[in-house]
Amino acid sequence: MKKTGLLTLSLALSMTFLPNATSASAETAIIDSQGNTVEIGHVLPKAKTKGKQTFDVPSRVESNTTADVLNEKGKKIKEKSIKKSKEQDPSSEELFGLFDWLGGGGTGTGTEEPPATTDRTVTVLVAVDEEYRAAHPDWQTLTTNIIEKADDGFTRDHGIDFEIKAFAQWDSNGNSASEILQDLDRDFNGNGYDFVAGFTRDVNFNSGGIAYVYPSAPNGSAISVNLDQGAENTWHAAQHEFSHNYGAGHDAQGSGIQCIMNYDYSYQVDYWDQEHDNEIEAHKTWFGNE
Ligand SMILES: [Ca+2]
Ligand SMILES: [Ca+2]
Ligand SMILES: [Ca+2]
Ligand SMILES: [Zn+2]
Repeated sequence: MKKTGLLTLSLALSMTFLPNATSASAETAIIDSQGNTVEIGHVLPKAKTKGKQTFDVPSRVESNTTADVLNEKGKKIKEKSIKKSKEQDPSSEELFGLFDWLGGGGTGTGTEEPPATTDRTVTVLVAVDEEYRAAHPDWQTLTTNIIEKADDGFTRDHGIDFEIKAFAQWDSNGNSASEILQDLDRDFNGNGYDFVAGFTRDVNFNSGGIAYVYPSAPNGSAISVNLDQGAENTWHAAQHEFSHNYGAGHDAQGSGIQCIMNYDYSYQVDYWDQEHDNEIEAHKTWFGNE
């Protein structure tokens, strides 16, 4: 009798909660290691095309920084300095401008994009897993180029400069992208960085990228993980996942809306539609300093 009663009750409960469970199934809400209620963004599909595998030229670094290199336990083992790109020097921009004006242009250097003004700096801990490090002995340089390319849209459109302050040797564990994201959260959150960006080649990471989506400024660091899909696809994924950290959701696929938050364009464009531009602008103060 008791068994029947329980069965009836559990059936009634599942009937009651089924509609909710169905509508909420796209996003899963959890509590992260710092007590934030977060949604785990839909898993970004892997790119359909291979894209450029390497960087032909180093990405634009907006400012000089020194990053700590940390072992799996978070202990500092050395430092790496990252130099600001020379093209960012205002005097050389002026020289290029003059050169173009004199009719000597044609190299195409530095003329497409005006120098961006930055009024916000955010800090990043880059966590690179054992599989990624084994595949890329130059993992610090590679992930620097990825982060520094991923932040160019943020700098250009929102005045936000991402600065790498640490490289961590991460031991990734989990049976899915979602579990691996939570593993990174447990391993490296709470160390004072605005963002913790993971890079993985773990075979269980069944996504192009994944991130926590915050409803408000989070306690601790904002967490994301990107799959190694070569230089070009991975920096697009990183920009998409950082946007989730700022609270941005997705545009409807098939809508034709050109935005990095639309899966149809995630690996093709480096800008946002008006709605997501407004959202990032409204949430800009969640991270970093002026
Ligand atoms: Ca950059
Ligand atoms: Ca930067
Ligand atoms: Ca692993
Ligand atoms: Zn997404």
